[in-house]
Amino acid sequence: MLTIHHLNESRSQRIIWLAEELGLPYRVTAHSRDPRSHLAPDSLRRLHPLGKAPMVEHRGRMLAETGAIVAHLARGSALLPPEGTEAGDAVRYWLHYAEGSAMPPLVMKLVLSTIPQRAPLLVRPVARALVAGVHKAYLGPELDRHADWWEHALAATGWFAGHDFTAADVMMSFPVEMGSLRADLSGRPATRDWLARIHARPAYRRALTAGGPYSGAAAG
Ligand SMILES: N[C@@H](CCC(=O)N[C@@H](CS)C(=O)NCC(=O)O)C(=O)O
Repeated sequence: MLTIHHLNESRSQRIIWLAEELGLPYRVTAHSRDPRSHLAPDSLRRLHPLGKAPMVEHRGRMLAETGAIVAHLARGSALLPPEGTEAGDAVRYWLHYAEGSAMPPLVMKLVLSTIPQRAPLLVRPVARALVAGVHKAYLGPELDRHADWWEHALAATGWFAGHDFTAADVMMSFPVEMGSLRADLSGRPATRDWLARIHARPAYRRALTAGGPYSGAAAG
């Protein structure tokens, strides 16, 4: 039995969805974010020094890092074509890209957006101007480039890797959902269509029931 350590409103929603897609028996151990800081509770740090979600316990081992967990769970299934094949290489690219390239600017945007309201009242206008400057000069164009890349990739076949649904689509759900909650997708029809199709999958719906409220499900 697989135990999924799930943090509300987080990347671990993808692992519940993947377990549903693969038909793996699992149980969810829920961990709740601190309502003020939104950080993970100590219960996750007791399982791993970094204390991040997701973490899974499988066959007596504790696994961390979403891409590594996805590769471990999907190995041997149709969602992860064999290493060394063109299809396998394509899926692996997106497994690395999602957390290695797409998420850093999204997290940076989230963190920067909280700076003005945390700043002392007197310097708040300066903080707001600084954040707007970073966004205009770097973050905005960077995020646009990523969103354009998703649109380009999805326009070819409707899926991130190859002609069918794979682990790449599960892995990319979190950055695309986070990105689209903060961007206008009207000029990106392939991305909107993909979001509607993944959100309609029965396994995705079952994962929402198992994982609890998740705002990414409203993206699109
Ligand atoms: N690259 C890591 C990122 C893990 C991560 O940052 N998880 C977030 C949840 S979305 C977390 O645990 N945040 C709470 C905290 O940092 O306290 C992965 O994909 O597993």
